[in-house]
Amino acid sequence: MFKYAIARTPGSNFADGLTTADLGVPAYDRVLAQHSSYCEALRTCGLSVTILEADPLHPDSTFVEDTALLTPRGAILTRPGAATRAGEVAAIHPAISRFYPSTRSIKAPCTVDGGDICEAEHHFFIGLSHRTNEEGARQLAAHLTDLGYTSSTIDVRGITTILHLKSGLSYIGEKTLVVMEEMAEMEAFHRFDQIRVSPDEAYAANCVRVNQRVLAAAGFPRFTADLEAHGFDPLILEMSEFRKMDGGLSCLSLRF
Ligand code: CIR
Repeated sequence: MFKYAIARTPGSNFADGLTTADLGVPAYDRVLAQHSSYCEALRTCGLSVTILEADPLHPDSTFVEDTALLTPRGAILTRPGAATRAGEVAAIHPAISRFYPSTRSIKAPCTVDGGDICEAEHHFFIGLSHRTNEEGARQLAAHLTDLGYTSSTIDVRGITTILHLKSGLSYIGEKTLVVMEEMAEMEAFHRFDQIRVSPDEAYAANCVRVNQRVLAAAGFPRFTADLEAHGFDPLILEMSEFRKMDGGLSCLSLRF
């Protein structure tokens, strides 16, 4: 069960962040409204949500998931792979310290984005991506071993449509993975039940189990129906403005 979440209000320069999506410029009023609904959804799931002030120095800083991995056994500060996001870790550290007085961290030349870390019970899949390098995956794996977890790497560098591992993969409990077509046959995922997301709904593969609910993006009716058919209880959220900046549901919060 999660008790807490940390989120950060998007800044007025949110649209200056990194993106590869060709979906237009996000409208700031809608960004704020969608972010506020997202935080409300976390509260609906029973979480106490700390919402940090906007950080104008870092336009991508609302994507807090990329800055840390928070587990029941300890916190690991990451080292994001994009140069413009490097300062986000120091900026969020004080908020994390309130819950985790001591933290581990990823050190140069390693890079790790939290969006590349998918926890499935006590095992962590670590995505090798254009943000998380091999040294970073190794250093993260060593921290996880120290904390008593297992891990393995999944190379997603060849899947050009996704930014991070979790853009195409989510673990939603009950031994179930939500997985985009390109990853569905990977051997690492054979031991799980799978809900496969079709290519035209691929964005929906980034969803988040939060206690009894699964937060899922609006606009993907087949996936929503599949979730329900498998006995999950979706909570649907409009994500259009975050999608324009390559952001998914999971990246808007740290949950612990
Ligand atoms: C970036 O390119 O870093 C941001 N615009 C989006 C980060 C999304 N993070 C995530 O999916 N974990």
